[in-house]
Amino acid sequence: MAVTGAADRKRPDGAPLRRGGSARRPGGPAQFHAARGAVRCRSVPFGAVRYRSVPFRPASPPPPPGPATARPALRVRWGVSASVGKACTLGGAESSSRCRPSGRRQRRRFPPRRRPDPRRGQPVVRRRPAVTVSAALAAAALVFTAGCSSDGGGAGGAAGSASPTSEGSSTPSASPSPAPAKGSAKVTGTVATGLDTPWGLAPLSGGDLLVSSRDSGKILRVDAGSGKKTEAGTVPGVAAEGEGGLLGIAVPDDGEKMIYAYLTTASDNRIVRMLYSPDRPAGKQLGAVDTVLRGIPRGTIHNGGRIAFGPDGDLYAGTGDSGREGLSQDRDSLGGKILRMTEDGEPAKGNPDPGSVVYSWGHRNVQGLAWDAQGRLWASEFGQHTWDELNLIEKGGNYGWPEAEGRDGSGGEFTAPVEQWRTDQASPSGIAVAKGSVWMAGLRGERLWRIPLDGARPAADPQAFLEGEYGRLRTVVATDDGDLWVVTSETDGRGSPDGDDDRILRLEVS
Ligand SMILES: [Ca+2]
Repeated sequence: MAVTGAADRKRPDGAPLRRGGSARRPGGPAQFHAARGAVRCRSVPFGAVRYRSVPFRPASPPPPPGPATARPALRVRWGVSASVGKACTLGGAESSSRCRPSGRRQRRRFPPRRRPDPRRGQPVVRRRPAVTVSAALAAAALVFTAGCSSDGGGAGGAAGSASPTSEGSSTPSASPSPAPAKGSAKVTGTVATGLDTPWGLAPLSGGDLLVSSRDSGKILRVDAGSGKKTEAGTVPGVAAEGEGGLLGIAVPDDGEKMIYAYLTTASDNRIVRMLYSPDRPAGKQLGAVDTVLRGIPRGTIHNGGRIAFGPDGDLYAGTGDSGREGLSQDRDSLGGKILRMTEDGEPAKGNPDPGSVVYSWGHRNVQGLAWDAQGRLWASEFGQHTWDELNLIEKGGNYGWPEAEGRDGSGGEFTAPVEQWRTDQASPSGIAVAKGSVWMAGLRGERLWRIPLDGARPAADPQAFLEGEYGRLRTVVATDDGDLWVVTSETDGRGSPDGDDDRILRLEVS
């Protein structure tokens, strides 16, 4: 594989190295993780293919008593049933426009928020018997029989993107100067080529990158200097189908001992973590899987999948409606949401419902999450037929799906997007914040969008780069020096890969 631009792959000497999930954290680890406890994980045998639980213990000293904490905590990780969504005849919907029956949209009324009802699903109890992979695969077979087709054969298989939004309750620091109306983006090197369905990207200290493969379930480490790829291991239980598989990955700032991953299993989407031991032989560097959160609805489309640690140290996840758009307004479902949880999968302190990991709702399919320098959370979202969205995420916000798409129908009742695009021009997956702008990877749009920010508002119209040059773009992550890595997605079944696809590019931006 050709590896070029070595100088660009190296981080500046002495610069603080940031690590983390598919979306970057502004300000570096010290700022955002000082309050976090170390990830707790017992030593477990490597290679064991079973799901294992770690007893929950508070990650920090108990908060002072108050109205919120006096309330008994509810277990909110529901084992959402793996019932299958409506039949989808138009192909997948990482593209933005595929899985809704034609015809006029019916305006629906949603019932008020319900308390968890045990009849609707089984709460996930943290201490539970180990679930064998074979059992999971068997369960998967049941689900697959009824999923939507996601062959991407429909016109314009657009990919979705989601990005985490910042903690709405955080107090932003003084706003910097607005980003210039016009910027630039120049590809300065190709870090890796020949990747199979790359999805999540997590930089490590020293400049190496971890990248997940959606379809194979593998996590690879890409050497920053040589571009050499080393297989860390295969995440057990991945049931890749359509847009589902091994999706986002994130590495907390605790010494890079643990990799978090969002994956589609036979029965759900879930977030897991595994010990990472790069000194072990290639392919055997991942420890046993510990399930952090399960019960996120799965489908062949709209699986969401982006995870990232926020400036508050909590873990955020963007999910999708799995093709069942009614889930997005159902706050008992984890589908069509942005979730916020502790590193152990418990509801984060200050969530809208203290017993729930749900942070915002009314989303269709969120695959991009990123925080700006003031800690605001931004998220990208696939639209259906008309409008993809970039949203500024506020805690407890309702972003409208399926009642509203883009700014249409958002008036007053829902939070309207900050920007919107026609689905053939974006279909956004990952986002990052760098040099004062949000950068958004377009799948169907096959371009990188720059949205210059002036605080919480756009400073100018979005600007497109790389249009048609590298094909579908899946993931964008900020480097420590404010430039970007961009991951292409030509091997995802909807592209036209050439011999070098898929690639990780290094860009200089302004
Ligand atoms: Ca919306």
